[in-house]
Amino acid sequence: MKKSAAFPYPFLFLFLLIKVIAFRVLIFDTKSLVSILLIEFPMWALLLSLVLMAVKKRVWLAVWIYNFLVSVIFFTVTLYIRYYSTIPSYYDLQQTTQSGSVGRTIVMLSNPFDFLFFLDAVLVIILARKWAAPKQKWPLKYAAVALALIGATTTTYALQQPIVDVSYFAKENGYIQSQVVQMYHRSNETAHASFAKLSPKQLEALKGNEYVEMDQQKGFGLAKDRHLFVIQVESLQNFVIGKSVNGQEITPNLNKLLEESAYFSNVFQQIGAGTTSDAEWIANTGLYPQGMIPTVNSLNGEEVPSLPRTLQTYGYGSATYHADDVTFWNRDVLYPVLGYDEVYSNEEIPNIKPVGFGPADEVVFDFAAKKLPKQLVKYDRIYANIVTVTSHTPFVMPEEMQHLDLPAEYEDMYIGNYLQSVRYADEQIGAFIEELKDQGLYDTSLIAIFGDHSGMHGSLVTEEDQALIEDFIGHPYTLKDQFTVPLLFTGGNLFNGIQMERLGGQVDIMPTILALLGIEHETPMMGHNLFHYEKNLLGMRYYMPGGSFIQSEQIYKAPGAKLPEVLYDMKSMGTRGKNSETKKHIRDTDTLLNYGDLLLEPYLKD
Ligand code: GP9
Ligand code: MN
Repeated sequence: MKKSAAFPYPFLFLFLLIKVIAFRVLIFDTKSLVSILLIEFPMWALLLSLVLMAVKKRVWLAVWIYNFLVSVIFFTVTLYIRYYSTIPSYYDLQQTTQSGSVGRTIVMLSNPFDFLFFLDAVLVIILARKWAAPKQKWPLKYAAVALALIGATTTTYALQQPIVDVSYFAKENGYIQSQVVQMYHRSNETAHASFAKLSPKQLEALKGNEYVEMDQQKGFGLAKDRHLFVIQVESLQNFVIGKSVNGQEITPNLNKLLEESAYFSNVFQQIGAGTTSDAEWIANTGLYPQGMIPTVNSLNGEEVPSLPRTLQTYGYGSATYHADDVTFWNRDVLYPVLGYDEVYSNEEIPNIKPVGFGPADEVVFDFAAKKLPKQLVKYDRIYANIVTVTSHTPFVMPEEMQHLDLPAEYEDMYIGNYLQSVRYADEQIGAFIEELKDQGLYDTSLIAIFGDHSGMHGSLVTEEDQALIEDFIGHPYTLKDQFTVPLLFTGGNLFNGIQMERLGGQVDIMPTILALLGIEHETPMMGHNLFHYEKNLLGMRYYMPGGSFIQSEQIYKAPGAKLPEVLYDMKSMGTRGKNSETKKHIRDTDTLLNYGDLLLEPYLKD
């Protein structure tokens, strides 16, 4: 086919502009032309002009590759934000191969219109058949210089701004600029030098409490010398506890156990991008996770003062059990950093009854139960950390594991599957508690059970699911319902059914366990003993825009990619206006998160 004249390349910029507009509107819900034309578009256009200037042969191919890469970025960011409610950064790419949540549900997350991002890649193929490649003409150089100047100005301005929330930052300063600024901060070693150390007294003051020495605190030593079992339950949210559907309890075993537990019903998840592994990190260090990056991806291998290590000095032997490949979430790095004596993963746990990631929870609990007698011979006391995984998104289990008789409208719904899998997890926990009783360990153990993070979130929750959840809980599904996970402490003759509604976070799990065991930890932790302290302040990142906080009376959602800031009343979850307390909490949260980063720093790669 004879090709006509060279394609007028300004049209290539026009196609790119349309794509950038679609991206901004979809991601940030903003139609502001100023930010599109002055902030977002010039950077992408600069890259295109550089491609056009640099490539002399096979120009159409170069244009196609550039367009295709931009389409891949826009498409990925769109899916990512739909699930995580935040934009991904360049370093999140490391995680896409391990994040079951994204990798496995990508098909469910995309909507046919998202593929329109690839329209120009098709268009370029069609144009290339008819037209000769666009030729570089003199205005291109001048356009590139102008674009470079605009780009340099907006990037320099962005570098002066603090990144409180990365999505909001990208909305205000441009996506490419947000990546450049993050690269700059990550390579700048002195970035954290200004973070202040806090004394235990100052830390409690930020939360609104008066500091009390550990051994003077309520609950100290209540479970002294007991064995410790920590059961981290996949996707277990608080809203299922005590609830029934069709006359059947969702968590009959946990509900029964509550009669002899201390139950904290207002504990918030604090995980970041590392989800389950972040929960393991938080619960075993009392430290914050990194937030925007899975903590496990950044560990430098340095041994952290952890729950297993501190317990070791008191004669405890520790073991962790999780039925997935140990390299998933870099647990092969995480576990030595935490210092477990024994690690059991899918290599040791028999692969029977596989569901999702590996053998079903009953196999893991059974495996752990069989290990106990030997460990009791080997160590004075034992600490077993059991991480369940069967109740994982998308919560689909074989028919014979579904024991709830759900109303027809729950059939094949996300929430229906969720309730079935939570019920399954509950049954396995119940069976394990019985096993501990049979082995005579229940009366000499402290058992902590908590959920790692929400299961009902993101775009997999359809409007019908949402309506069913609201019907199930009897009120609108709020942030509080989404982010609260049950936390209970139990064991023979320890508690007789107390429920505490005070605010807690996952960082409080380890300090509370140690307080009950009457053991002091040598190094600072971010959390505190929940039996003693009434007030709390938790800094949030990742699942809420950076700068958001959860405080005993108020929940603040900082401005993010699409939505403006919102303040909620903790009790009613109604929206409310900011007061002077809010402003103080915003400042204190910044101090708290910076302190969290400072404590984390020795364990992270540069
Ligand atoms: C994978 C399992 C699930 O090993 O722990 O992880 P999640 O996707 O919930 O982070
Ligand atoms: Mn999880």
